[in-house]
Amino acid sequence: MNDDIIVAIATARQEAAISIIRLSGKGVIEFTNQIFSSDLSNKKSHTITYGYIMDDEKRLDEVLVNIYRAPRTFTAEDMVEINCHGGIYITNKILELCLKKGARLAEHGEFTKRAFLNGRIDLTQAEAVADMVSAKTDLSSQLALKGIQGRVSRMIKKLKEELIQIITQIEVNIDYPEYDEVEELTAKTLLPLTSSFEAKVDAILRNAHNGQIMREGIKTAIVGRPNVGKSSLLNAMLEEDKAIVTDIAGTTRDIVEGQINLDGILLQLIDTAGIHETEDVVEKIGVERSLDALKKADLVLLVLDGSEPLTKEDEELLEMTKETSRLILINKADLGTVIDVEGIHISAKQADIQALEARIVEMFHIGELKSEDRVYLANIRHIQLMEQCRSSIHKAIEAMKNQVPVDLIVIDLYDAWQCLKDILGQEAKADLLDELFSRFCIGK
Ligand SMILES: Nc1nc2c(ncn2[C@@H]2O[C@H](COP(=O)(O)OP(=O)(O)OP(=O)(O)O)[C@@H](O)[C@H]2O)c(=O)[nH]1
Ligand SMILES: [Mg+2]
Repeated sequence: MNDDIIVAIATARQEAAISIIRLSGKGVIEFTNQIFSSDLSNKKSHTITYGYIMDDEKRLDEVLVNIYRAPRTFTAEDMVEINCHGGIYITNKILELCLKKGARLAEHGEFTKRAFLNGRIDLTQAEAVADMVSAKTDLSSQLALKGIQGRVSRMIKKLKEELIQIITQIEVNIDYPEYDEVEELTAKTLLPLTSSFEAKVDAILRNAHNGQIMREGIKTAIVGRPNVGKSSLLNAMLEEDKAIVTDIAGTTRDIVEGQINLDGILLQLIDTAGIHETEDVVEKIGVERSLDALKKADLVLLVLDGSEPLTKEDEELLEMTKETSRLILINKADLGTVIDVEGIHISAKQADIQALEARIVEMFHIGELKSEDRVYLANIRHIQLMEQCRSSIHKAIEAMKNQVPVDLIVIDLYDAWQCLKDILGQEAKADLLDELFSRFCIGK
């Protein structure tokens, strides 16, 4: 099915020292012979050959060609990588030549998709490849690497095995009903086994929050009434004058965003318009956006101006954010503090915010996340399937407690088992694969 030859530029489309043109498919080494000055037929796998890319008699570029023979390659097919000079023109020219000779332009993620379809990696590993490409911090890249190495798969496969053992116990009793100890089996064996299985799934889901933080960072909304120093705080954290700061209340009218790498975790900062009652149409929309950002945030930084008495708006915001994961910041500490609210004292203007950053590191256990060698579920697709798995298991447990016949209980257990298979992409449907791989880069 997938043995046509695909080609793509694997490096960025910009001037650089080197560009890599990647090819994969059955017969790709012989294919490359048509456009290469040196004969690759007898070259060993995983070797590099020097020569010229030839358009018939014409030399196009001086290159190094890597060849990889199946099956120990990225796609599990024969592969070639042409390392040419990193000019945009020459790179495109070589790509065009490959197309002219009959290769097909690869789709997004098609190399990785082939690795998956050829059974070299499972879906969690393929997804981890995309995560590695988009990783922006140490922790997100470490998490992606674990995924690529198959540690998420192993975790899921272990669960799958455990579940199939429970299912087998039931199937045996359905097939050989002469044992006739079904009630006892449920109470003595199935219920404890399934409950302990549920506990494991629960623990994985509880920890998934950490995984998401490592993968995607912490959505952090800076909120407060006008003029308390929200934009000053954003700028101090970014170490850049990104947002406009003035002493006029209502300076920020729209969301301003920035990212910092806090000890290996990405903080996605959102500076918002000061929240207050207003008749100004533009400001009103800004305030709505602020409230929206507040709702979506993993962390709310509520800024108060410590140099002035609390206003009604401050009180309302304190109340409104009570249930959220928030830190109260008493800003303008350099002017002295007149309010009596528990919080972290900072001066955004003087970039005196170390106490805040230390508190965030502590709050999200960033130090621990960095030091431990655990696998976390971080991908939303995996988490949703794991949640479905948990709910099926839960149904099975309830049914066991209610002495429902085991041949009915087993249906829920199979549903749970299917969820685990879906995480790994076993029997994945074509449209799901198309959707997933379309998010990859071309050439990956
Ligand atoms: N002394 C002192 N002034 C500060 C501090 N932080 C902010 N300011 C001043 O407070 C004023 C308002 O600062 P902004 O950062 O624009 O406040 P904001 O909360 O973003 O205001 P809006 O966008 O209007 O809601 C500016 O004049 C800042 O220089 C601080 O820590 N100390
Ligand atoms: Mg502002």
